[in-house]
Amino acid sequence: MKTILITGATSGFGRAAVERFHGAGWRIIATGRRAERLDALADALGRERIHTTAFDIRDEAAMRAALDALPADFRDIDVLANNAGLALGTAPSQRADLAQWKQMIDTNVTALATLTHALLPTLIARRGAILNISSVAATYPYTGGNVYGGTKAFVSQFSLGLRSDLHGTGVRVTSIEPGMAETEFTLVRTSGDQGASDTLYKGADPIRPEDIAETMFWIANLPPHLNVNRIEVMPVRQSFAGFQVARD
Ligand code: NDP
Ligand code: 8X3
Repeated sequence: MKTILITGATSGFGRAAVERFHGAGWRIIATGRRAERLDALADALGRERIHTTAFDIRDEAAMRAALDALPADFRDIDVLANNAGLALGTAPSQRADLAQWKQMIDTNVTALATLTHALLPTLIARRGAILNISSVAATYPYTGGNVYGGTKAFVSQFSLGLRSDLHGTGVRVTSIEPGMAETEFTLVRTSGDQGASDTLYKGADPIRPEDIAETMFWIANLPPHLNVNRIEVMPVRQSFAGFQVARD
């Protein structure tokens, strides 16, 4: 039986991934800050093959304590799904909130790198896999995307760097780069503006959490000689726009 640790399991892609992998017989470690949601998830899954642990991923001591407290049968982690993350704000850089920038960097970059570093020995021993949830924002800039896009560019490039470093270990690394997906992402980004979230996704037929969970499941179950380096997934109704020009 394989074990996957999924961060950001209280919502969106992470929760859907928990359900997908658990449904296929995997052992799950599910993390996030909202303990009541993790409890509800474990209840819904019958408390079989699931260990939940609530902590703020930016709190390194709490993260290490959670790893140290893993029950014996959850310690042999085969797959690390670095999914926890967020965007905060849509303002251009010159009007952005610095505290929001720091929170995105601490969560999307520093915490992701810290957890990965902590689990590399286990993943190497298990010839395991790392699934990093990046974003199309890593590649395509848009106004108001500034630091969020920067953090996801880090995730994509870090994934490629890891892959290079882990050459010969059998550990696989993938950067998964979704486009517009309807989760709590926009609610979080807009500090709880449900109207803004509904308006963004209305009529766009966006990616669903289950779509990315399925992508994660497919990659994690490929034959061990294959590595998907990066994969970009968009809704059909989303594509690219052109450059902008500021004229006199
Ligand atoms: P959600 O807001 O639905 O889920 C985000 C998850 O991250 C939650 O479970 C949340 O848990 C967790 N999280 C956020 N901050 C912390 C923290 N400090 N400590 C622990 N957990 C944290 O959004 P998505 O499912 O959409 O987002 C998942 C990932 O996908 C993110 O990395 C996001 O950037 C990325 N992404 C999203 C896209 C989209 O359009 N939705 C597209 C491309 C990428 P809790 O609040 O309980 O702590
Ligand atoms: C989320 C996708 O386009 O809102 O990473 O930045 S986008």
